[in-house]
Amino acid sequence: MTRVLLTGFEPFAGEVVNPSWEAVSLAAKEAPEGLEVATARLSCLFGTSLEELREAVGRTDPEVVICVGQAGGQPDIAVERVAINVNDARIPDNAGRQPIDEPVVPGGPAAYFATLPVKACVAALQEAGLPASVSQSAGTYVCNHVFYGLMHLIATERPTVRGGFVHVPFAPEQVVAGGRPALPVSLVAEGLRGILTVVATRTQDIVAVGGATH
Ligand code: PCA
Repeated sequence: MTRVLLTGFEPFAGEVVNPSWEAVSLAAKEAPEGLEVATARLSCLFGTSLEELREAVGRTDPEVVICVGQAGGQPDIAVERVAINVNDARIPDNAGRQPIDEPVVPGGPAAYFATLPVKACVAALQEAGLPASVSQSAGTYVCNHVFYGLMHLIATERPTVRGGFVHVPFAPEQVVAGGRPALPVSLVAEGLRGILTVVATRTQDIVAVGGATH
């Protein structure tokens, strides 16, 4: 049994759902065989989200942690490659805090790479008929904050844990006015299960095209 912690977020920016939490809950309900999946719902708050993550890691003692967040406007399941040491909020968090150009961890390294086989995950999703890509940046809002905080926690306190972050599109009910891409939560959950299966079965990544020109 591989112990996995999956996290999603509460809604933010006036939305009433966050597909990350909906998909995480669904994926955990029907976890792939051989995996024991625990979940935690994180607040969309700078600081508090990391305390909640630390608590969940301590409580569940996972071997793998995958945090998941909503990326409104993103057309596919984006497996993140890198977390950066910057909080630069374009909009306030759910408590009205809007840090500008502050470090996530003062004195921490500029960035951490995900320790998941990012390209193998993307390839597996695409082979299963799900839209997916490698993302070179998780932004500078609460998701990147959590991703960086996770990788820092792993680097400093839990070196055997593997970790990463996945951004997911809006759910269809969030885009009824049209003009913005969405993906049903059931497909996002299928994608998360696919990622879990890859992560449980391989540590080495594959060599495949997945870069970006900008
Ligand atoms: N998405 C936000 C924070 C919470 C979420 O689900 C982000 O991309 O930073």
